Amino acid sequence: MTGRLSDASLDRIPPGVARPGYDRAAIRTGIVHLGPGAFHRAHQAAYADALLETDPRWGICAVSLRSPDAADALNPQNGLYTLARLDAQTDFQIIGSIREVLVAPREPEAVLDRLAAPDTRLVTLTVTEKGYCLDADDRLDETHPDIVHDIENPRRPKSAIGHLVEGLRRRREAGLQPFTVLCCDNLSDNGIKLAAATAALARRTDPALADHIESGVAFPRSMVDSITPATDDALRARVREALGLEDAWPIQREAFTSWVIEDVPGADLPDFASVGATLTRDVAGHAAAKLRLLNGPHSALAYLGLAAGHETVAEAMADPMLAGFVEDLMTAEIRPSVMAPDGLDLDAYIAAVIKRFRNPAIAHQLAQIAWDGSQKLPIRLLDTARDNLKADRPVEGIAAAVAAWMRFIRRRSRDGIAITDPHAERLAAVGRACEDRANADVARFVTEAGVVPAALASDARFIAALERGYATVQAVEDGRADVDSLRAGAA
Ligand code: CS2
Repeated sequence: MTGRLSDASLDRIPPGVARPGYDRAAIRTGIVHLGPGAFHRAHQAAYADALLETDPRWGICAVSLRSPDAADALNPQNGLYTLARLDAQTDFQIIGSIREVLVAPREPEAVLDRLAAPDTRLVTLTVTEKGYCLDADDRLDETHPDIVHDIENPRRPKSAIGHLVEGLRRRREAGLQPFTVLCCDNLSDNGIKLAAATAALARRTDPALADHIESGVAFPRSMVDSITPATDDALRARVREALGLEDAWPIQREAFTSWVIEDVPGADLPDFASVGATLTRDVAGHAAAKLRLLNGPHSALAYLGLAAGHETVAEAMADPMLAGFVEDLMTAEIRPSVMAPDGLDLDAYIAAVIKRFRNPAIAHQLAQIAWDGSQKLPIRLLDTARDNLKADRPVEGIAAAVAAWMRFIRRRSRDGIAITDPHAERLAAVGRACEDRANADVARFVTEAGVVPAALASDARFIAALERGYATVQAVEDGRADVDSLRAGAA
């Protein structure tokens, strides 16, 4: 091994590996990003890297709100990392858009200084659904421990939203224009929800600032898409081989990427459209299509695939019964609930998603997609069930997927395996109290897990479908039935 990836070793990288064509010393930090996980580095940071070839203003200061891991991995590499695109072809690219990674608990003032800096014009976020501290009605949860803290200590925020409020306050106090805020997480109407939550938090301590946020800060909505599995040792070894250098935290994703950003007046946005993003007024249509026709089936595959003993998305899709169930779910149950945005052919979209799921080069762990189900299921599957029931359309497949989530929680809590979810404690208690009897267990999840909304909890059709799905998934787990029986149920 001859050293580590850094500015100093860039010229030793083999010619087949793309690298920044711009002078990294000449770029400025125009973007602060909250939550520098794998998806940010696979997606927004790659768009910014392409933009820096023509516009030096859009370097990124990445801010971790909790863990020092990204900072400890990237700062010794001057922010550089390898992006591996794994598809029909594999290619590697060195991404140079991240200039520094700050760790908020370690250097709070440096983070707030960056948010208040004149060069900073855009704040992007990937803090996952749970990072917004929203309640079941998608409003700010003022009982969330971080929000309680930020109301009491607004100058020393802990939450992502608290950092937005304090950053905007400092800018206003200094007579600076506010930054634009761009949520890049899988939430429907993400910018609208984030704007409301940010103003709500500000109003608790500074009503004039809240008015300023409501009237003068742009929160465009956006839809983001690129399948990005967690980094694993196999990737580290491939990158070491390709670079001849050590990269402490390379990133892998599929070749496909999409970024649809709402075109709102007054938003101070980099020209991401010049590097492949789409600027449109109808971002909601694109977001609904993606959340319902990609993320919904993804979650269904995760819980049903795990029940059937599979480990990755591609492996689950290689199971003809599971693939058949997912295709039926997408075409028969979910597609009718989606209003196709301008120019989007939903049949072609579905076919493309299924091809992407089958990508043999991507080992996307079902257990990773299974994280945070309490946050994901309402947006990805339960909203669709609500719409289908109102329109007297079927919900059998959706119910089977939600039932598979219940069985996932039941199995993990029964076997003492940790559940990754902001409500893990409550869910584990429900799972432990289950008796492996469909009607009793479904009733317990519906009344105690805090995930199924009241309208669905009181709908006898949905409850009956959940009970059928729960019993069938249990039979699949025990080998007494195969996944096709779910499709039989869906028939
Ligand atoms: C996945 C998403 O982990 C998950 O929940 O469904 O991360 C999915 O890979 C991305 O939204 C694809 O754009």
